[in-house]
Amino acid sequence: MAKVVVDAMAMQRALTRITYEIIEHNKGIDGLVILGIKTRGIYLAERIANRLKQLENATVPVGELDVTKYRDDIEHDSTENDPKVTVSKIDFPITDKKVILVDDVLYTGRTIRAAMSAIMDLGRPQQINLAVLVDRGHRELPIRADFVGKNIPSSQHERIKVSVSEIDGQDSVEIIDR
Ligand code: 3GP
Ligand code: 5GP
Ligand code: MG
Repeated sequence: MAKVVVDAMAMQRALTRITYEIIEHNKGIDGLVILGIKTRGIYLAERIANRLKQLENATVPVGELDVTKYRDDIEHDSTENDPKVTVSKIDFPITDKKVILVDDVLYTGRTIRAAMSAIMDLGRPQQINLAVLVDRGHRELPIRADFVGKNIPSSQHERIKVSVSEIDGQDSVEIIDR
């Protein structure tokens, strides 16, 4: 059974609000770079960058982060020849930049922990902020988001399905009882 908790319009508004919050928090967009965590985080990152462009009339670089090989919950040997494990695509320096990390769902926090390791291997940012579309709770690490689209307190056996029009044909967040 699926229940839509965020529809296309609500997702648009949430991303617009997050964009305003990013501008306010950073007193503008100087030195900002955006890194989306694959897969859906990348599309959300691009949308935030597009809104920043509309609002501030300046381009903020967007990169793609693949954190698979930094995770603590999979065997590293098993990722070595796995075609699903792609690489990060970040073609700009991040040292001394203000990184906005973007993901679809924040759950245990392990993905973000891995993302921070990946980032530190690439350079030394001045600051890292986290923006997520959904915070579903159940953290296992002391990690929190700076910008949240929607808090969805969930039970551990529920699944949060995030769809983005770029790959799923629609924008929505659904709670699925599995
Ligand atoms: P992704 O878009 O970040 O790659 O709804 C699709 C997304 O949700 C996919 O992520 C999919 O892997 C992820 N997903 C859905 N349910 C779960 C879950 O319970 N645990 C994890 N780790 N990922 C999930
Ligand atoms: P964490 O590492 O915080 O446990 O999980 C965050 C990552 O796992 C996100 O990138 C997200 O894709 C995925 N994830 C974990 N739980 C869910 C969920 O219920 N729904 C969705 N869509 N993604 C989830
Ligand atoms: Mg994700």
